[in-house]
Amino acid sequence: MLHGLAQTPKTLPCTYFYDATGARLFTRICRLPEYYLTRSEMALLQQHGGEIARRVPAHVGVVEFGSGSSRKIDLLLEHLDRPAAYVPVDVSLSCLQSAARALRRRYPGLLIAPVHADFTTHLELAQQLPAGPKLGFFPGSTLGNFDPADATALLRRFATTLGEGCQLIVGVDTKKDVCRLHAAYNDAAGVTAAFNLNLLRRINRELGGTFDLRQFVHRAPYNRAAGRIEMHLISLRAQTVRIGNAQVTFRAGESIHTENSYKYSLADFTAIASNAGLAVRGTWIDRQRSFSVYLCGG
Ligand code: AVJ
Repeated sequence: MLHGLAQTPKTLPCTYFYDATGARLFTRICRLPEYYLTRSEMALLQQHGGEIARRVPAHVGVVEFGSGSSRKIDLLLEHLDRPAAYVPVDVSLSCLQSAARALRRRYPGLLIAPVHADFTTHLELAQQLPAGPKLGFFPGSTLGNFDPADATALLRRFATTLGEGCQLIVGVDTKKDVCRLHAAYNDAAGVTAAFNLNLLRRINRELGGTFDLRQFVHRAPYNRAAGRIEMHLISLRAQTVRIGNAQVTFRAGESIHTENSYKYSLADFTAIASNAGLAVRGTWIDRQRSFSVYLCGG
């Protein structure tokens, strides 16, 4: 986790946001008035879930990559024709367990086979998935955390994991008015700032760090050239922080780059999918062009 703090510029991996506190803060982010992403995607799935599901064969095995609290899968499951299994994959065990419990109650006949794993690592799903057609589900603009080369490799890997003839539903945030993007990552209530700073709290707690959270501030500018929101933690002064036996020195104003959140035009996404060997077979975008959902196939 910490090798990025020894690099220039300093980085921390965004997967580490999601300890129990981070997962709770992320749930609050999803409900913020400025954070349109979750609401827009849910509305798209609510509106078009039936149409999307009609393009998917019966008895499909569904794998959700980075399932979190599994709040979106309902909008597909209720329309799919006798799905064979639902396999949520996530790094948060607490999220997986409570999601599995709720879904088993709601769909008593459906095989729910959670996998506690980082979806960026190699996944063996043969154990959890019955034979038959496969559908990947990758909502929430999680793909936005990866730069274009990594995003391409990731989609390609998903297709390989799911196998020949699979389909993949991907939800990604769109390029839009910079003020709206900026507000979504710099909310008035400061929840995103708390989510970002929680990384330092986590290092303090789990790795014996001495970060003073008052000496760092949250910044989330839009990098127009790269087409991404960047999350940073900025050191307010020159300071040295201990982490266990190691030491990290900061200049005043120095940043830890904690996350990228890429935004995709239709052309951007189509290019990534095509480089991954996938064709875009369906596109759903709301009227305000806030968010997009794609159905891809091999
Ligand atoms: C979960 C990666 C989609 O990039 O919008 C929210 C995470 N970071 N606010 C995003 C996040 C700051 C989120 N993703």
